[in-house]
Amino acid sequence: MQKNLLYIIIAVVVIGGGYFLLKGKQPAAPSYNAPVSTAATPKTTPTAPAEKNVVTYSDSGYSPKTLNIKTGETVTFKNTSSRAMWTASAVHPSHAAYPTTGGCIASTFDACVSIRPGASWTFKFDLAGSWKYHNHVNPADTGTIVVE
Ligand SMILES: [Cu+2]
Repeated sequence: MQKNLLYIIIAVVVIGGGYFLLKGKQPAAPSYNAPVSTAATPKTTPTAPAEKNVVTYSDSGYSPKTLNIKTGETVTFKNTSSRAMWTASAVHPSHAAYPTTGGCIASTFDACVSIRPGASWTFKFDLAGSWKYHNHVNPADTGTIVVE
């Protein structure tokens, strides 16, 4: 009788121990969950065409002095100087070198107003050629847009 009880106890220990051994060998669930990024995928903001071609007007004049662009592209003239910038087609004061009509004096390549410091003016070049321009209120400052 005691022998049978001993066998039962041994059987329980062996079966139970085997169960826990097998259970222990099962791949444990990862105790550490890698943080999942909740940040949104950075969106690529399309570059505005107007920002592609930039001429800066500082107190030392237009920079770059010559800018090469493709037909149909726009150029933004940024006034970073301490004075007014009235960008207009050569030749001062007739403003007719860029051969369009309908501007305030002649060509449409003419800001027609003084652009204050910190502001900018954008013009779209639809005609191929080498187009000189100047600051109408300071005609010694000049530059060239080469439209290919
Ligand atoms: Cu002028």
